[in-house]
Amino acid sequence: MTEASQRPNLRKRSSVFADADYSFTVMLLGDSCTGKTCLLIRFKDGTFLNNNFISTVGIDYRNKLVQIDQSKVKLQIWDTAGQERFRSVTSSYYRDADALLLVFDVTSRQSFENIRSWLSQIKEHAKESVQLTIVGNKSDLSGQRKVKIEEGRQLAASYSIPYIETSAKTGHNVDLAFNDLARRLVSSFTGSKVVMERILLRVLWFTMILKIISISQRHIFLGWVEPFSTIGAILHLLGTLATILCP
Ligand SMILES: Nc1nc2c(ncn2[C@@H]2O[C@H](COP(=O)(O)OP(=O)(O)O)[C@@H](O)[C@H]2O)c(=O)[nH]1
Ligand SMILES: [Mg+2]
Repeated sequence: MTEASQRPNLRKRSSVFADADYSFTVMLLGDSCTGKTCLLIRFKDGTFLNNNFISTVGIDYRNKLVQIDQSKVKLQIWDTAGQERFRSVTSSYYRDADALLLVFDVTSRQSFENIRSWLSQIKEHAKESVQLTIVGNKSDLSGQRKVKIEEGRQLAASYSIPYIETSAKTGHNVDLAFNDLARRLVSSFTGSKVVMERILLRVLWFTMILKIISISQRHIFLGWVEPFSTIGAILHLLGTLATILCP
């Protein structure tokens, strides 16, 4: 395909994401061969990748727009580039994450037992507000199971983290895992926005009261009114700026 014929596609793709009301970064984490790359490809393209080369090197990231109630949410989902094989996932990988899907393979006891050690790395490096889901993947291989669904649920519950079982092969629960994460990200973001708005409103009220005091007292106590009116003006300016920047 020529460069020119690709251009309209690119434009279309970027305008789709320009419409997003929210944008979040999601990272996949967990032992190698648990199906992280396959989960991402299943979610993004609706197909199952049976290719060990791509699986090993990973696929940097993919963007996907999901609809959560009235909002369009852009998820930028990052895959590891196989670093987890050597336990060398860098701290910056965690730091940028708004959410993490922590994946183990239900047919690998070891990958399940390593979840605790991944969680301690997350605790050390990720944002405090990070949203987590523990994912037991390869649920289609029921005959080879080494981890019972109750064990997965119990471990996740002991850390107060949601648990879900998926199959990148059949597609079972894959959309649900990502969409539930998106929903939680939107509601935690909206929650913090409401708190910010309340603080802002209080600052605005406070500055208005200070202004009224300083104007009404100007003719009586000129000496001590001046600092109040300066503080009031600064707070008022900050309040106005904040309203403009965080509408
Ligand atoms: N049966 C089955 N195989 C899977 C599933 N997900 C991934 N695999 C296979 O598991 C292997 C490792 O998958 P990959 O996505 O590369 O794992 P990653 O190293 O965690 O990225 C590949 O051979 C996949 O075909 C699944 O849900 N079911
Ligand atoms: Mg991979």
